[in-house]
Amino acid sequence: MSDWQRQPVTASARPANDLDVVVVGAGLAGLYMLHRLRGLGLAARAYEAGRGIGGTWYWNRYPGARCDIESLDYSYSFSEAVQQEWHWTERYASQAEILRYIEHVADRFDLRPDIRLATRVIATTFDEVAGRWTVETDRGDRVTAQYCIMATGCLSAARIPAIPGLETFAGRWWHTGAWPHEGVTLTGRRVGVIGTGSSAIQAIPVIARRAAHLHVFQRTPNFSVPARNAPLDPADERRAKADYAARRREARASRAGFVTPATEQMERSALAVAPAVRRRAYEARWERGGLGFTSAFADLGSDLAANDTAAEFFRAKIRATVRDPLVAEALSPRDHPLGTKRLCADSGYYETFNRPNVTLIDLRTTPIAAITSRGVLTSGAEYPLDDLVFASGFDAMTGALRAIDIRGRAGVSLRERWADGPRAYLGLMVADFPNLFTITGPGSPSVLSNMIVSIEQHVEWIADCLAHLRAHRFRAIEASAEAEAAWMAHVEELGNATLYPLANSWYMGANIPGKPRVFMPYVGGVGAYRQQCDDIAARGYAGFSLTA
Ligand code: NA7
Repeated sequence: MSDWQRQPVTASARPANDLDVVVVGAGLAGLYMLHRLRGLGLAARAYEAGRGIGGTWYWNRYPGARCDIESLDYSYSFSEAVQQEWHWTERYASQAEILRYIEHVADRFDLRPDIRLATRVIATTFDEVAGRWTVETDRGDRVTAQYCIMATGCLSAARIPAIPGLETFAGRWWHTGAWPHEGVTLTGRRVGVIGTGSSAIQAIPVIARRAAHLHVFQRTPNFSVPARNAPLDPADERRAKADYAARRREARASRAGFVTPATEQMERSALAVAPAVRRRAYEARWERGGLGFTSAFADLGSDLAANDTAAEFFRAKIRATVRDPLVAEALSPRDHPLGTKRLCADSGYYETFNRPNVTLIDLRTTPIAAITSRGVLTSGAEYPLDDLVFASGFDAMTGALRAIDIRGRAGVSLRERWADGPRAYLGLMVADFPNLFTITGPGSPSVLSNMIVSIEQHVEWIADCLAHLRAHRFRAIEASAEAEAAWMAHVEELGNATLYPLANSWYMGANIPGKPRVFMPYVGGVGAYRQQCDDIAARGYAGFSLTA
């Protein structure tokens, strides 16, 4: 029995290098985990690579960065006081406001003393004899803990594509996910943006207003819906706060972790209604703005013909917005169904291409050959640039975990275990890695949902699990290989019943050369997923082995 099973202790009462729990990461997941561990009386410490807390919202400071989920939903629900007192200024919160919120929560719950900033965990190794994890950092720390909780984020391993010649570029360059904290002045500069995913689609309209000229290098056009961001409507805020618990309950039981107003058609097939009805439904969603568009009909995610009615609606909107028909066509997605790459939410994205200082370069017709000292060289021309922005995405879901040398039983490495794609039971634990949890890991809804809803669910499930282990005097919990295999088969089966596998998306690992093509998240919805996690816990953690 470890000390903490006998009596609650505080971090300061324990030897500095002998902890109950190490949490890796101090973003939204790591911070709430730390808070819950404190509540259990455990000696816990979080290590955070950034010089500040906040994870995604610490790193992604590019112009225009904001959340694509409404602020009333993209916020912690665990504290009624915080959710009542905090005032969001906009329908969609900016990066700066979300970071202020995260810092407020960390201070309010006094989390900072147990966080080591600017310290990257590089390895964690399970000692089978001691039943403990040894965690090593890039600062030379070496601590042991009974439990190791990875709160490393799903979109935290920024990726710069291997384009030859970057080292020769004489201008400045950055990745959107590692933006300089001092900020950068783009006024009057010749700027290039590589990529047209969510980050680029947020950044491009803002950069275009500042730059002398903006070149957008697009490989794959994306679907984007107007966000319709605005100051938060005081009536909406009052309504939400009058019964926040109900709003949160609905979100937790929903598919995506947020709820859009129900409509008559949303349970029907897009093909079962007359074209005029369909159009009205799409127009209403377009006018409302935001990611709720894809729930206009029940089968947009599963039926290609139904999906194409929505895709064509988007293409018509692009044609109606972008004056140059060739540019409009180049911006029109045709190689993947709507929503199979994460739908983007923008503020004036398509309109930006009507500006005289913005040029779209279609890399499908003229691919990038190299980066030169002057700028970007495609098969068609060289584009001289002062600044180059890589909005080129992340090694999603597994990148941050694989960056750490994680070794379980008999020295087995997670990297090798996942060589053919990630495998995990419920996206929470991996067989042969006892007492190691992954918050929003592959095989859980995570990136398909309002992340904070999924984060809270995992944190609470893990905290309850640790309390259960303590109450029943277990020392270890581990996913069984059979349960893991069955869960992954279930994840795959659900994924294959959707249109997701048709896209070369980061959900599929397709944006990383050599990464196995596997649909990584669980697509059954956060409500159904939560139910399964709760049932499994109620059945004495079925599929896990608990050892005394
Ligand atoms: P994404 O969505 O992965 O977008 C990355 C973009 O960069 C995408 O348009 C890529 O084109 C493009 N890309 C990547 N590599 C290259 C190369 N070598 N050449 C040209 N273009 C390239 O990342 P984001 O940061 O925008 O968004 C990530 C998530 O954050 C988002 O879904 C939200 O959940 C929040 P491709 O499509 O691969 O052809």
